[in-house]
Amino acid sequence: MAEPRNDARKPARYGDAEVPVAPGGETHQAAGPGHPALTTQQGIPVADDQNSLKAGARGPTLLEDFHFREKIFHFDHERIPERVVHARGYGAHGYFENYGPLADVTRADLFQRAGEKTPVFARFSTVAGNQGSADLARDVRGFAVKFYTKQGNWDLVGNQIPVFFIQDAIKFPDIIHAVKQEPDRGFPQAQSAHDNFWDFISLTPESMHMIMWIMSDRTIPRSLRFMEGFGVHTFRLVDAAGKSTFVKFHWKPKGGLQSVVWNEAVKINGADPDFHRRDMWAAIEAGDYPEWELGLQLFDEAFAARFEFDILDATKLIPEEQVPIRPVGRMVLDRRVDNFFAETEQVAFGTGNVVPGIDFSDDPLLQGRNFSYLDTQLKRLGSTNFTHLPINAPKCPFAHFQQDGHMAMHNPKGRVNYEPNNWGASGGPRESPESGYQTYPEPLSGPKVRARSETFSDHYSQARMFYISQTAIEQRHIANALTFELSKVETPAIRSRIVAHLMNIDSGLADSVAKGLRLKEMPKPATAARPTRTDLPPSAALSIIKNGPKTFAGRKVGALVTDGVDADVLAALGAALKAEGATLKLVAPEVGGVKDSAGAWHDAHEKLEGGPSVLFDAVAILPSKEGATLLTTLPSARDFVADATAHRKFIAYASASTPLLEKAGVASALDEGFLPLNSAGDCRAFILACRKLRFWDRAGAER
Ligand code: HDE
Repeated sequence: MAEPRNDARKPARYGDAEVPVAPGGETHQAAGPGHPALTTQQGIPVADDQNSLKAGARGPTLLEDFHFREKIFHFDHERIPERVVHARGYGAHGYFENYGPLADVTRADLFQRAGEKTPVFARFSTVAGNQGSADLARDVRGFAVKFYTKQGNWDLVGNQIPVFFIQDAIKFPDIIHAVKQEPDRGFPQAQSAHDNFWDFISLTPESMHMIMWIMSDRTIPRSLRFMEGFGVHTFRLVDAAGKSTFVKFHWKPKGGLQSVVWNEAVKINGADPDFHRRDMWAAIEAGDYPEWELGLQLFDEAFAARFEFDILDATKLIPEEQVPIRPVGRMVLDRRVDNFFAETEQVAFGTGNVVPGIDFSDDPLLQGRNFSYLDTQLKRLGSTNFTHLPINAPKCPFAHFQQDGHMAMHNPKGRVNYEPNNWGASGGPRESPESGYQTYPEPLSGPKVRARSETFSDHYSQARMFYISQTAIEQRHIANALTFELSKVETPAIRSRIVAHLMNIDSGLADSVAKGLRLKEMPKPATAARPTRTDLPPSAALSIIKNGPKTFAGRKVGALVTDGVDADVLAALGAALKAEGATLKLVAPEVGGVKDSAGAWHDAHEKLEGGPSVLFDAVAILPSKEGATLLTTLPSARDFVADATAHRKFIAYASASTPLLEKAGVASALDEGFLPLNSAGDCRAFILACRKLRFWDRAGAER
C-alpha cells in the first residue's frame, strides 16, 4: 500500500527571506519564472533535492535512487590531480597589444601589426606549496601566459625570477622533492626552510645565483601585479627569410616593483592566505587592470660567443645594461575568470606550444621541459583531448586527423581520417609548406654524451653580481632570510656548508649569516669549479627598491576609524586617494561601521582583528578623542600601529590618536614617515610620501 505523500509546504520567514518549508523542517525552493527546473545530468527534472529516496521517512536509503547516486558519484570525482609544481595559482584573461611590426626579427604573426590585440590567459603561481597553501610563502612565482594567436597557441611559461636553480632538466625531480614536504613527515608545506632543501642546495652550487634571488624580497611580492616576469631560457626568433636571433623575454609591471617584508608575509599568511588572488580579483573588479610591458633582449651568435657565460645556461641572466630590452607590446588583464576550475585549474601550459617564428635553443632545461608539460597534462586532465577544453582550445581555425580518446568532442566528420588521401574536396586538411611551422635548421654534430659543458661551471659570479646590485636594505634582507631559513635547518653541518658557499659570493654576507646563526667556527670557502669574477658591474635593474612605482596607484590605505572620525578628513582622504588611483579601506572596532563627526554612517571594510595593518601599503590613524581612548584598550589597535611602524610604513595620524600612539610605544619617536592628518589640506603631503612606499630610514629594529 502506498505511503501518503509528504510534500506539503508552508512559508517560513528567515529575516528578509521567505521560503517554503516542508513538515520535516527543510527548505524547498521551486522552479518558476527566472529559475529553471533543476535536472539530473540526463536532463530529468528533479522534484525533491533535499531528501534521498527511503523505505519510509525514517527508513534506509534505496539503491534505486538514481538522482542521489549520480549526484554523489559526481561529487566524489570533483577533484583532479593538482599540478606537481605550481599547484597554487591564480589566472585572468586579457589581451596582448602589439606596438609595431617585428618582421626584422620574427615572422610570428602576433608581432606583425601595430595595435593588434591577441587574447591571452595568464596564470601566476607559487611553486612549492600544495593547492591550499598560503599566497605569501617565500617562493619563486610562476608567470605563464597563453597567447591565442591567429596561428595557434603560443605559451610563454615563465617565472618571476630570470634564472633557475638547476642547469639540466634531469635534476628537476630532485630539487622539487627536496623543497616540497619531507616524505616521512609530510611537512613543512610551502616552505624551503627545512633540512632537505638546504642539504640539496649545499651540494648543488649551480643554485647559488637563484638562491640570492630566492632569499631576496623578490619572493615575497606585494602583489602579482607588482612583479616582473621572465621567459628565463634563451629562445630563438626566426624571420621570414629563416634568419635566427636569440631572445630572452621580459615582462615589466606598469605599477613598478614592490614587495612586502618578511614579518609582514608571515602575518599576511595568517590574516589573509588568499592575499594575492584577492588582490588580483579586486583590481580587475575595480577596473584597475593589471598591466605589463613585454620586452625582448635580442642578440646574435657573435654576442653569444663573447658573452661571459653560456647563453644556454639557465642559471645566468644577461644584464640589461649589456643587452637593452626592446619593448614590443603590453599585456592587460581585464577579465576575471567565470569559473576557477574550468579556467585557472584546467588551463594547460606547455613550453612546446610555439608558433611559426618562435623557436627553441638547446638549453638542456628547456629541452627537458618540452617533454614534461605535455606529459603532465595527460595525468592531470585525464585525456589526450585536453585541448578540447575551451580554455586550452586555439581561437584560430584548426584541423587535423587526431581522433577519439576520452571525452573526444571534435572528431573528424565524414569518411576521411588520414592523409595523404585522394578524396578531393572532402579530403580534409593538408600541409602548408610556406606558412607552416619550420624548425630552425641549426647544424648539429658531436658525440652522444651524458655530460655538463664546462661553460656552465661558473656558479658564483652572477650570484655576487646580484648581491652587489642591491641596496643596503635589500642586502640586509637577504642576510636575514638566509639566517632565518638556516635557523630552521636542524643539522648544523648543512648550515655551515651553505655559509661556505656564501664565502665565494660576498664575505660580508657570509660573516653576517654566520654571526646570525652563531656558527662556532667559520668554514673554509667551498671549492669553486671556477673562481668568482669580481669584475662584473652591478646592475640597477636587479634591485626592487630602485625600480619602484612613480605613483601610489593600485595601492591601498587602511584607515583605523572610530565613531566621531572627522567627516571632512575622511572625505578628503578618500577623494585624494581616488585621484591618485589608490583605494581607502576603513578598519573599525566593529564591521557594522562608524558614525562620523557629521553624523553620517560609514560601513567598515574590516573589523580591526581581521584587518591588521599588514594588509595595507600605508595607514591612517583617525579616531575621535573618545575613540582613541577606546582603541588604547584593544591589543589589535596597538598591533595595528606598532606593526605599521616596524614595517616602515607611512602613517598619517590625527592629533586625537596620540594616546594610541603612546600605548603602541611609538609616540616619542615620530619621524618624517609619520604625517599629521587633521585637515583636508594634509592629505596631499601624505599621498606624496606614500609614493615612496616605505620610510626605510626609520630608526629602530626592523621587523
Ligand atoms: Fe615548470 N612545470 N618545469 N618551470 N612550470 C610545470 O606543468 C618542469 C621550470 C613553470 O600556471 C608542470 O602543467 C620541468 C622553469 C610554470 O599551469 C610540469 C622543469 C620555469 C608552471 C613542469 C621545469 C617553469 C610550470 C607542472 C625543469 C620558468 C605552471 C604542471 C626543466 C621558466 C604553469 C604543469 C601553470 C609547471 C615541468 C622548470 C615555469 C611538471 C621538468 C625553469 C609557470 O610539467
